[in-house]
Amino acid sequence: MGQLKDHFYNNAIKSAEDIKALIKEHGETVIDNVTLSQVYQGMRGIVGLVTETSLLDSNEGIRFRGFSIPELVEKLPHVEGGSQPLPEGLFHLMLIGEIPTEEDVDHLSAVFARRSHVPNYVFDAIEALPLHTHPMTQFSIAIMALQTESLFAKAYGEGINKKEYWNYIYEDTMNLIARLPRIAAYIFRRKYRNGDHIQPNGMLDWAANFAHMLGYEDEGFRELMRLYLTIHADHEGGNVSAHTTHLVGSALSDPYLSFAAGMNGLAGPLHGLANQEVIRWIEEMNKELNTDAPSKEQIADYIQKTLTQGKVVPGYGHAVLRKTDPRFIAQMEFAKKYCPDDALVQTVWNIYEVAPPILQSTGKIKNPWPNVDAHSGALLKHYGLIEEDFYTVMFGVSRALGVLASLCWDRVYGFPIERPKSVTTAQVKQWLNKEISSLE
Ligand code: HAX
Repeated sequence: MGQLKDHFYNNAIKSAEDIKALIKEHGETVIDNVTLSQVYQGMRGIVGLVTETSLLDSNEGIRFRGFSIPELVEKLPHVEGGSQPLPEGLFHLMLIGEIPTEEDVDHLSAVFARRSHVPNYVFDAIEALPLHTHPMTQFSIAIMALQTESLFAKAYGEGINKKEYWNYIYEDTMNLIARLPRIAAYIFRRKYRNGDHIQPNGMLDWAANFAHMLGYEDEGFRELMRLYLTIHADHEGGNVSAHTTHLVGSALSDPYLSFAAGMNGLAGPLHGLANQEVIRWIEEMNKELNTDAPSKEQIADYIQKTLTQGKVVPGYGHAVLRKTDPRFIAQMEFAKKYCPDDALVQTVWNIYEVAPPILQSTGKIKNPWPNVDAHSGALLKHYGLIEEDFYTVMFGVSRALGVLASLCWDRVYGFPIERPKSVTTAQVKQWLNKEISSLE
C-alpha cells in the first residue's frame, strides 16, 4: 500500500472506531429540532450530515480541517518563489487531516501527473457533442464516459468484502482527480481554441499543468490557478455539489457516477454557474450603459432594476454565510497584488461597495454580502480567459478535491445509504389538525 493511502486509512479507521464508540454512548441524544418551514424551505440549518473535510461558520466562513483561508495561504506549501497555496496541499490536508510537507505535496503532484492519462474514447464522447453544448454538460458527459475506468465498480461486480470498498474508492478518487484537468482543458481548447490541444507537462504541479493545457504560461495565471483550485475545493457537506456527490455515493455508485451527479448540481445558476452569471450580468450592465467603468450610481440603479425584474443579483447572498465570503476576500487580495487597475476588477470592487446596503434594504435577503463567485470571473478575464461559460468547469475541477476526499472518508466510515423521510402536505395538515399523532 502506498504511503499516502496507508496514512489516510490509519487516520480514517481510527476516527471510524471513535464514531462507533460515540454512537454507542450518545446515539440517542437529540441534537436538533426541525420546524415545518425548514422542511418546506430547503432544509436550511438542519443538522443531518457528517463531513470531515471542512466546516462553515456563518460569520467567519470556511475552515478546512480547522484552518481558515488566510492560514492556508500561509501554511500550505507554495512553489519556489510563489505565494499561493498548492491545491495538492489542501487535498492532502482534507484527506489526511494534517498539513503536508513540501515533499508530501511534490509526491502528490507526481502521483496526479502519473495517473493523468485519459483514454481516447472519452475525447470521442466529447467530440460527439455539438460545439455549442455548454462546457459543464460536456464535462459531466466526459466524466460519465470515463466511468468505464472505475476500479470500484469492477471490484464490486467481482464481489469484494465491504471492508475493502474504501480501497477502490481511494484509487478511483486519485485517478479521477488526476484526469480532470486534462478533460477540462480538452473541452476548453475544442470549444474556444479550434481544437488546437496542448499535451500535459508532467513536470508541472497540478494547477500549473492545468493552466499550461488551457494555453496559459504566465506565472501570474499559474498562481491564480493555484489559489482558485484551492479555495473552490470544499464548503462543508450540505451545498448542492458536495451533498449530491455524497448522496449518490451512499448508494455505492462509484466516484465517477457520484462526482458527475455533483457536477450537474454545480451547473445550476444558484450554485457554481453563478460565476458565469456574474460576468454576464456585469457585461450586460456595461453594454446597456455603453461603458466599461460604470459609476457607483449607475451600478446602484442597475441592481435596483435587476431586483425589480424579479431576478437575483448573481454573486451575492448565501444559504449559510452571513458575512463577506473569505474566498471573495482572498481573490480581492490577489487582485490587489496582480491587477489592481483592471477595469473589470474595479467594477467588482465598486459593486461590493454598492450592493450590500441595497440588498439589505429589501428586508428579505438574509445575506447581502458577496460570495466566491462575485470575484473569480474578473480575475480570469484579466488573464485573457474571457469565455465565461467555461468558468464553472474550473470550479468543478477544484470541487473534486473536497467531495472526493469526503467520499473516501464516507466509505471507511461505512456510512449507510442515505434515506431521509419525506412527507406530503396532506399528511402535514392531518398532523396539524391532530388527526394523526406523528409525521413518522
Ligand atoms: N439577489 C436577489 N435576491 C436574492 C439574492 C440575490 N443575490 N439572494 C437571495 N435573494 C432572495 C431569494 O431569492 C429569496 O427570495 P424569495 O423569498 O422571493 O424566494 C429571498 O431573497 C431569501 O433568500 P435567502 O434566504 O437570503 O437565500 P437562500 O438561502 O434561499 O439562497 C442563494 C441562497 C445563494 C441561492 C441566493 O442568495 C442567490 O440566489 N444568490 C445569487 C446566486 C449566487 O450568487 N449563487 C452562488 C452562491 C454561492 C455558491 O454556491 N457558489 O457556488
